[in-house]
Amino acid sequence: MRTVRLVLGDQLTRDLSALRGLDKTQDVVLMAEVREEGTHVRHHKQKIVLIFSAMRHFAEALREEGIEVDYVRLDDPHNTGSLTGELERALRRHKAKQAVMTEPGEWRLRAAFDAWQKAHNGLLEMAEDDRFFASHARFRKWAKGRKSFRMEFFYRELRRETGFLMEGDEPAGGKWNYDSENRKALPKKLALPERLRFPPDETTREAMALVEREFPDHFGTLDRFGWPVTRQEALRALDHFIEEALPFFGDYQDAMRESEAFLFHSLLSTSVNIGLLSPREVCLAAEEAWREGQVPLNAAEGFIRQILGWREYVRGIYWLKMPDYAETNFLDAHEPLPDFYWTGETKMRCLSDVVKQTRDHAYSHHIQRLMVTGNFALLAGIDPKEISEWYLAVYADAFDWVELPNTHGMAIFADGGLLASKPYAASGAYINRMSNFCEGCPYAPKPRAGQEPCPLNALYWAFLVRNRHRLSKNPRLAMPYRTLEKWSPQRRNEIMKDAEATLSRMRRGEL
Ligand code: FAD
Ligand code: DLZ
Repeated sequence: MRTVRLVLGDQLTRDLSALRGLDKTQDVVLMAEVREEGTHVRHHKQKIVLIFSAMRHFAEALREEGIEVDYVRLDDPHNTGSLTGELERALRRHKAKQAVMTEPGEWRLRAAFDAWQKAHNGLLEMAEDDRFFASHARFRKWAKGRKSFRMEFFYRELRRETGFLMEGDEPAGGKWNYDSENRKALPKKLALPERLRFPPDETTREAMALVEREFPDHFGTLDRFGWPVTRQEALRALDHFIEEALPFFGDYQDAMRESEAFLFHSLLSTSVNIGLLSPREVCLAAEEAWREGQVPLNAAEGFIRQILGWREYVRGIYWLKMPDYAETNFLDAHEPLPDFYWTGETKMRCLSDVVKQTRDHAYSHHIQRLMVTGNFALLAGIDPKEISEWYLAVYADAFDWVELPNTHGMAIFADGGLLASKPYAASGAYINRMSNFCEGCPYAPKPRAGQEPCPLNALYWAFLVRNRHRLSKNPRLAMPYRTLEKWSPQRRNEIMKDAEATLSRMRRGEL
């Protein structure tokens, strides 16, 4: 019987569960560019180009194998604008009585297809997305009965199960985690590697023109688009990373430098998230480089921990806790997102630089997301829904299942500590230690005569005071709360006033 096999924009993997058992003589693969997916949040222009170009290339590769592909373009006059609408239309067009898809990665789409499925009497088979190391059932089994869910313990189980960086039953080198060796500040003279960027080919250029025409007021620029859009390009990007950047990845994972978006990071999240690379092959490549003596253990372990540990773990948390997780607001934060998250127009050098990199590349690395834009949102009490929507919109690698736990759990502590053992709150001293942003900034991280103090300082202490009833019992915050106890009420009042003045300036766009 003829089957319509729906492939979504982040499912561009030849071995996808929805493509298994495909009968070239009967079946048709459906792929659809739809307005709803580009606009439910106003995605960065580069993200839409990436998805459309990679979808078009993938469709072409399937056709070259002799597979029939029904590809609906965004500007098709009959396009319904939604994925369920396109599935319905395709079933009629192909006179098919059954459809197969791999489960969507986002709750929103999963709910839409479940509702569609109900209304159509089980016409659609939903196959598991087995491109992850841990299935939903595997994560639920691990989580069952636990009071807290720490990534580290889940990661160790997956290390044992997969055998990555294991020597018998023991972790390679005797330690599970080399995090403490991942926090070096970047030496001023250390040269950064050239990063492999892929100049847009004709397909990408067509997608760029379409996006400029159809999504003109979306955030971001296209001039520096350089993401891999095919599996071949993604494989080249992986090789290049392993050779040029992985050796230093461990040491400088937490470092930041002004005007440098990439440092030693892999830039592989877009390729892994949309299916051009598998997480397993990426981890295997890092392990092999270590076994061959090309990279130190803290680099290979640090990198594999991000993929095998964090990536799997946040997906597990997402599917365990949705839909309620999206509603969490433990710190009762309600401040609207300041405009400078879109314009970059703030005197705070760190924020301005990271927002501008985000605009130009649809990318900033993890510590910038966590400790610059995330830390400010945490300290200023930005509404979780507003900041989460921002993260989902502005990064080329952003998908709800990975963005939401990182934002609500790691960056702004909206989940009250389900994911992180303490809020990642930091004053200007942290930014100064880990970057050179403060050098050209009009605000001083250490108070100096004639210079305005860094706004993060007052915001940091006011955050602790404001949330004392929620956070002061957290053992990992014992030290700053002890410091606060030593302050006179007058000093505390002054800090609260400074923080309120800072927030007022932020609301007026004067920060
Ligand atoms: P590298 O630093 O080279 O890391 C290697 C790989 O590990 C990444 O490609 C990614 O697949 C994985 N990884 C690393 N950290 C994480 C993490 N915390 N969670 C899940 N996977 C991780 N990542 C996304 O893929 N999509 C998102 O929407 C996203 N939103 C984020 C929002 C916030 C507030 C924060 C703090 C982090 C977010 N991350 C997200 C995680 C991380 O910042 C990105 O994966 C990383 O910056 C991508 O760049 P890279 O490929 O150069 O990563
Ligand atoms: C992000 C995105 C965009 C912009 N456009 C499409 C699209 O037109 N067609 C499609 O199949 N997928 C698109 N995607 C990805 C989905 O919005 C969604 O994020 C993933 O499929 C995860 O569920």
